[in-house]
Amino acid sequence: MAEVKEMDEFHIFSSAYFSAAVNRSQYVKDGKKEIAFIGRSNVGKSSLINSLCGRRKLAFVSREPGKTRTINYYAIQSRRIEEAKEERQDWYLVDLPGYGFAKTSQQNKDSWSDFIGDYLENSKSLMMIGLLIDIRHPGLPIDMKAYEWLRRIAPCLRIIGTKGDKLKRNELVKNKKLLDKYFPGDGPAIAYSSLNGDGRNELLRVIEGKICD
Ligand SMILES: Nc1nc2c(ncn2[C@@H]2O[C@H](COP(=O)(O)OP(=O)(O)OP(=O)(O)O)[C@@H](O)[C@H]2O)c(=O)[nH]1
Ligand SMILES: [Mg+2]
Repeated sequence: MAEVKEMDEFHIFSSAYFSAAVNRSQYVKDGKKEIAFIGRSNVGKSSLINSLCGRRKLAFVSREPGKTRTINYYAIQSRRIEEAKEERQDWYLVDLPGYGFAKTSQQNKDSWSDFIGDYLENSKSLMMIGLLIDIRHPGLPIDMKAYEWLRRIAPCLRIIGTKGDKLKRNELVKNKKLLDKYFPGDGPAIAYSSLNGDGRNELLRVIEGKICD
């Protein structure tokens, strides 16, 4: 079989900040498909969006947890060559606010789940949620809680173990297995590193399956 050229494979060639939503009236409803990322504050959601898009400063990254407070939409254009024909796709990556921010009050926690729950219920074009979990700490109660809730309401759920570069190879393999055990998703967990790009191709293939008809 002929080798597929890199530029023929599904890839993102354009990404731009589109809008932010703080309530239902601001959700984007133009029918374009959405892929959303969720996870504990500081787990690396914004970094993953930057890494996927090959950008350094598209989504705002911070050492301080609780940076992303709104639902942020990024307009994405991707392309691939299928049977010598070019196909292009217009869709959104959605960066959701993190949970478990230590300084957050119970009232904020309730409004967080109401807000995200409302987004999930109202997003008819949402194809998949990527739940990000720090691969160094599989099985934290707060992630378990989010997982159980999302498992019930997400259209399709994939687990992404972040900051893989911080573990040695054998620990990475072991913790990836633990992610699959504690958080069974619609397909195996993906070990990711926004720092060195590990897992990026695997995640792009999964997204391709959701975005392309
Ligand atoms: N080593 C390493 N550090 C990472 C990785 N991904 C994110 N980080 C770091 O983790 C911190 C938080 O990253 P963000 O991408 O802002 O995390 P977030 O989940 O968007 O955080 P909130 O918006 O606060 O919910 C930053 O200091 C990043 O540089 C990774 O894959 N490897
Ligand atoms: Mg963020």
